[in-house]
Amino acid sequence: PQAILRQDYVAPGYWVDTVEMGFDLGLKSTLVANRMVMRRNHASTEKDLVLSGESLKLVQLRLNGVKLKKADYQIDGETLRIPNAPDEVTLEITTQIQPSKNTSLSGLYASKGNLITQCEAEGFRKITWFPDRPDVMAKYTVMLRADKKKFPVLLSNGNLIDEGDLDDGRHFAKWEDPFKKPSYLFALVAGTLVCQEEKFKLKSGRKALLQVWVEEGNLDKTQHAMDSLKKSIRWDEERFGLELDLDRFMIVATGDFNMGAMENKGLNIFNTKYVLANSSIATDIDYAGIESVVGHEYFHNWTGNRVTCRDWFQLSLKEGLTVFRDQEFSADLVGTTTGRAVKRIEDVRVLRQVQFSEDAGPMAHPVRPDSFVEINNFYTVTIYEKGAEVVRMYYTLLGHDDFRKGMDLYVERHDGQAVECDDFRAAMADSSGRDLTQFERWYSQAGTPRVSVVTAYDAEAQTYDIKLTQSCPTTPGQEKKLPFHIPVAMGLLDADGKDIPLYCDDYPAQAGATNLVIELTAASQTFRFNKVTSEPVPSLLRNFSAPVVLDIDYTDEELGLLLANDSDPFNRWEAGQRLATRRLVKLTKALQAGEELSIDDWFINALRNTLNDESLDPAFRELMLTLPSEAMIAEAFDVVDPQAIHTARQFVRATITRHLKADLLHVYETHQTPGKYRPDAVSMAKRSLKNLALSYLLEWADESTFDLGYVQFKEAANMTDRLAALAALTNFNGTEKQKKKSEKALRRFFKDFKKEDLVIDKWFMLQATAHTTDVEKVRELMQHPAFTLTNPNRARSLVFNFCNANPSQFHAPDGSGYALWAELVIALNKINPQVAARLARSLDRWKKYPVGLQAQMKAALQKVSATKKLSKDVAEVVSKALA
Ligand code: B3K
Ligand code: ZN
Repeated sequence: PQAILRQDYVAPGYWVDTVEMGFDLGLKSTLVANRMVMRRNHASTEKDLVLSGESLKLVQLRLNGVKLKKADYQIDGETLRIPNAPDEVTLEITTQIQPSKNTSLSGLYASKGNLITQCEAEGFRKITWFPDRPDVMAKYTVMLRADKKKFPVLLSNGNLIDEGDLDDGRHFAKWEDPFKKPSYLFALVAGTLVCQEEKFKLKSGRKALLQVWVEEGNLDKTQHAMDSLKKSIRWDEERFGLELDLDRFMIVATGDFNMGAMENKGLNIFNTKYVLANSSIATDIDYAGIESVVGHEYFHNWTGNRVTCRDWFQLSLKEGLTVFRDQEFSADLVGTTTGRAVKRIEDVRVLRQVQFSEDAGPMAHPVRPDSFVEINNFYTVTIYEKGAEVVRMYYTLLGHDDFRKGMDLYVERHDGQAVECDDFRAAMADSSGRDLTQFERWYSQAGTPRVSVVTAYDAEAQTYDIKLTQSCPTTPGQEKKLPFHIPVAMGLLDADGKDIPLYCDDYPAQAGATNLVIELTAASQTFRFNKVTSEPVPSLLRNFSAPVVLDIDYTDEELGLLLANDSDPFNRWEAGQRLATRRLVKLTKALQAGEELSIDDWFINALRNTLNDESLDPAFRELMLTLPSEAMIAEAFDVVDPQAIHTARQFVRATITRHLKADLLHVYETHQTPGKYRPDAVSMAKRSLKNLALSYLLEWADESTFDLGYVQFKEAANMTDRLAALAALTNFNGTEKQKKKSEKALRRFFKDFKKEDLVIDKWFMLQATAHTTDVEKVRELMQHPAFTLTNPNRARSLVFNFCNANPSQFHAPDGSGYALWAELVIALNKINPQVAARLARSLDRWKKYPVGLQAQMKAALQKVSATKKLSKDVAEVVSKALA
């Protein structure tokens, strides 16, 4: 398939001023009438009137009132071209589409008898012929007509301006969106839904109607989403001075959705996973996820909708910025310093585990890519999470106030426009007076930079030199990299672990500060610190101030000092992770060499101190006590041995439990949250530490620990505790009798929640990630009546979790995991190319495995690649993996 290049951008030949759409809605067949008022863009080199369309049946085409003859236009695949069109055009197009046949969940599709749209990135072209590109912004009026019994609710973007009954039991609703928007933000929903609604007073005094629409029977699960929406609206007013611009804001939840949610103007459409919650079906993590996704979609209203992207290469302009905003939103809601650090650590964990891995693989691409085959493959952790890190670096470099000025200027300059990443950078530079020319490389160069550190202390001169050297690995299509502009937040600790005042030659204005942002811009640079009376321990990249790998040789003692004392909580955690990784790598190698395994008491004691440190937030202790994931440990190796890594990690967990059993039990007992379930930060923190303690305790197989888990499972008053206990039981390595009891618990859980799709997803997920679940077991679970590949949530719960989150089983030496993967990618390719392409990425890093596994992975990739009728989506992923 043909790649589309950023450098080939050509402005649209025609603008669209207004769009009037009429829908005659039906599941099997929907008739779409589209009337566009268009005008020539004299600045464009494109002279034809060009529209995109996919899977449409063209019923009628009229230009300025005259029906077009076959000779007046050309349809070539997915492009409709009208040459010699006049400067002013009113185009009327009628198409027929078949929602119930649309299993791709892009365009207009059916879900449990309801009709739903998803238009980003290029789904609008499956509804009507249109210049379906984000730089064409128009005002929409939408008339929906449908059977009143089957589709009592009819929603679209903006304001409801008229509704009423028609003949034959039909009715209509007319919607008008007062703001111009790109087609990817169009939405409609029709069906049987109910809503929770509320009037909400905005800062200006204006009142807005807020609605959360769900399937009947789910109104007891909407309160948290509604609360999250109100908090989001308030937060954007306060933190960024941005007010809701509509009189009505709707959220609709659907169980059939390709991703998390979608920010359609005034009519956000969500995966039920990010809306529905109450204490009996949702975990603390679900509650936090809902809050951040509701926030994310709401924040798009300004960063994405009012100011949008010129083309899809600029996707991170809205996504990176909006992720940064939702991260800050969640952090501000917790408020405390450690609460913020906990959020930061969680975000950095995802970045390192998933984005660093992407950056090191065949799909590596810059935050602003230069080419793509299928844009839907580029909704990646690089665009989103690394993009957010890039925005965070402006924040770190400019500081709170100048960053806000930059945001103000960005919105003021570009409201109503479709712009580029460079425009955001220009706003930040212009508002702060800073030179951000070199900063551009964060957008254009892929790969994770490495910063290595060499220090030198001169006792006589009382100077301390920190030499930083940066490099960036080669990525596909990018051989050589130029130095990045890297903000390194740092401090120096004395022997007691106290921050010392910093006197850096390069930053005279900040003399005496204990926390400094030094800027690495050259390939190598030395920073000199004066008045250093004894050799310090450096704390670098505080709060993870840049998305880089920091290579620094610490002794265990230095790490111990940082772990116990660093004033930057992120680096305290980081020190603990370094200590653990060092040991996990050593143990993995020992296993491979057939050597005896052992762990030093010093490390265990450091963990004991952290676990028992009552002055630390329990959520922070939970993070400190969580070992790096198997995927993280794998990154430390050139050649990955999944089973050895798994065994080494399990060995460390069991050893921790053996030594800290009494401490863990004490923590377990003292961090209970009796009474009514509350998803507030304090209770959530307690539950997370308590359940971590439980999972450790069940690493020690005896009667008492098993019973602890079993009792918690049976008596749990909320899903967080119930699921944590069930997970621990499922992984418990006990007697036959105990295994039977665990299986019974799993069956019980299914029975109790069989009507709750989101809980059944958890049931599959738990089993998919269990240590003992092998390929055969996954195949067996796929036969379960509740399993289906056509629902993305269900497919993800079992299949994706097994392929991505159970490495020691997925990478079975006989290659059976890869064979299963190939079958499923091929099956999904027919149903839903976007979801198939996501699964296809599970083999991205195949070159990192031993040759025996490599050969089998390659064969599986080739099998997929040779499949007939492969979608662009899957073809791009596998061809890049094989390149
Ligand atoms: N903008 C959407 C993602 C659309 C994905 C299209 N394949 C959700 C979000 O980032 O908020
Ligand atoms: Zn987004």
